Amino acid sequence: MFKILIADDDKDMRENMRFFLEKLNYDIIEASNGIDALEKIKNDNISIALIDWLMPGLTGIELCKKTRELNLDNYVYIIIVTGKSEKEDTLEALHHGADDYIVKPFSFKELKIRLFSAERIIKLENKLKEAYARLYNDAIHDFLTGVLNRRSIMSELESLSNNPNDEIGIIIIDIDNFKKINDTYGHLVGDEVLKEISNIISKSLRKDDYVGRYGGEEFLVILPKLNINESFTVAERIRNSIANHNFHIGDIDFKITVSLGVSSLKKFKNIKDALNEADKALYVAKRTGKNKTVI
Ligand code: GH3
Ligand code: MG
Ligand code: MG
Ligand code: MG
Repeated sequence: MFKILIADDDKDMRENMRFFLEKLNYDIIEASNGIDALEKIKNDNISIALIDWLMPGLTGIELCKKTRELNLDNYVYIIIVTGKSEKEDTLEALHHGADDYIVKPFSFKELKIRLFSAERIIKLENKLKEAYARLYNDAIHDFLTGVLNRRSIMSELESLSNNPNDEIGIIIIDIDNFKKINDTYGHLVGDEVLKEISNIISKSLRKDDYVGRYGGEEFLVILPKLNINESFTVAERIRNSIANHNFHIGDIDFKITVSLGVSSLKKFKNIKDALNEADKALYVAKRTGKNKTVI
């Protein structure tokens, strides 16, 4: 249901419009002055605003300008409803951000038709927003596992590193002997293992942590505000959860382990060096027996 704000200082006008619009199944909110109207536009998720020109507090035109300056996530479709009927007035309203203009007195038929046109725009806008959200979601996540893809986890790390006062924990995780899983049970089972391991890692993290697929069977975990020792503890928690997990895919049961390299990013250290350190630590974990976390 579309939510309509009626902003008018004339009480009878508001009540007449409410009476008519509620019959058309709109959800109505009223404001009797410009300041109150602006607050409602900010907070009440308004789809369409029917705004009188001359009102105490803010004029309809000022309200238009201020609404556009807010740059809200939800576009507010503004119709100025006024007795000012000069062509110049219409142009001024459109110039300052109104989408449409109705001259008083008007028929409810006119209002209804202009609202249909508003709905058409809003529905189209919502469709675009949904499509954008879907595409954006696909663009930042790894298709197989659903965790962040390499590009987006790297860009999270970049933006976190802009605050050099916070230490950031970094873990690189590599599945042990993964090639053998593929060779023994096939690639599809290997894919399921990647999904399951992604889930286990995600569940071991806090809300503000990040996990991304860093390579084929490698994951990168970012732990904002954790130092290297705290990050080691998290890495061990991940390692144990995976080692203790019984993988059951199709009718095959097996165990899997991972090796982890831990480092941290802090002042005067760049991302490349921090990742290299974690990578070297991972290499040591692999060389000295696997199923291991190394700092
Ligand atoms: P190590 O313990 O030293 O890490 O040995 P490993 O066998 O895990 O490492 P290696 O680098 O030799 O093999 C990694 C394998 O991961 C090779 C590749 O086929 C497999 N792999 C990479 N991406 C995918 C994927 O998306 N799906 C599947 N099923 N396998 C993948
Ligand atoms: Mg008025
Ligand atoms: Mg590897
Ligand atoms: Mg491996």
